[in-house]
Amino acid sequence: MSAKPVLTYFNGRGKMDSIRWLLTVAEVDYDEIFLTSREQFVKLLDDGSLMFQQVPLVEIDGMKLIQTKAILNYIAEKYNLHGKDIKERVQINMYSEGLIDLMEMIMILPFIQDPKSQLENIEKKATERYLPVFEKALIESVHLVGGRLTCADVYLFECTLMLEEKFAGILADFRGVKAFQGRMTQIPAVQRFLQPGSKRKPQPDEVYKQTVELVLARKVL
Ligand SMILES: N[C@@H](CCC(=O)N[C@@H](CS)C(=O)NCC(=O)O)C(=O)O
Repeated sequence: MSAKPVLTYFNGRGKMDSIRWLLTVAEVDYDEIFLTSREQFVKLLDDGSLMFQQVPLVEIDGMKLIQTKAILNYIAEKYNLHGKDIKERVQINMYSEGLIDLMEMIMILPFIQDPKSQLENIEKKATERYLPVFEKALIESVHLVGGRLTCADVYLFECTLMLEEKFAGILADFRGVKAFQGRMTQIPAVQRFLQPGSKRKPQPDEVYKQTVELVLARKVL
């Protein structure tokens, strides 16, 4: 088995992207297998790699891991990005779950019928429900939990980039979050990942959408 984690997913962001970001911040290099055909997916189903017949799949430390949050939590634990005790961890998990909810709303946009009205809904929720929470936390500390970098910071950073792609200037009223984003971009591994030519994926396009539907042999939504 490869010494590096092997990530099996589509050649796009989707549910794998937080995993890529977390590995990046943990400075763990990885290999990727991109699903482009139905046959590849069926082979994974047939050989029993996908416990619930779904990707992301991450091969790491001799295990085949599925379920995004389980994978994220394993990586966060392993690389000391999941708090020092259960009280920190539950805070981290609460922030993380909120961020994952928000990111999933953006993630499914390419697959829904009326993305425009959903975009308005996302912007409203981001500015009224989610960003104020992080603004408040970051007024008191440079990190969300425990005064040091955790996976919640990584998801918040990823989420701010996703939001700005859709709603330029959305952070204007959230100076604490914007300053946090600036600090995160100073991390050398983050800087490298943000450079053209890195393993970072672009925003989903029509090719990505059609590939997902081809591989899964169905409309996603
Ligand atoms: N709860 C799972 C959901 C995974 C999921 O929905 N994966 C999609 C691709 S992004 C999939 O494989 N769908 C195939 C199916 O559900 O049949 C996770 O977070 O990993």
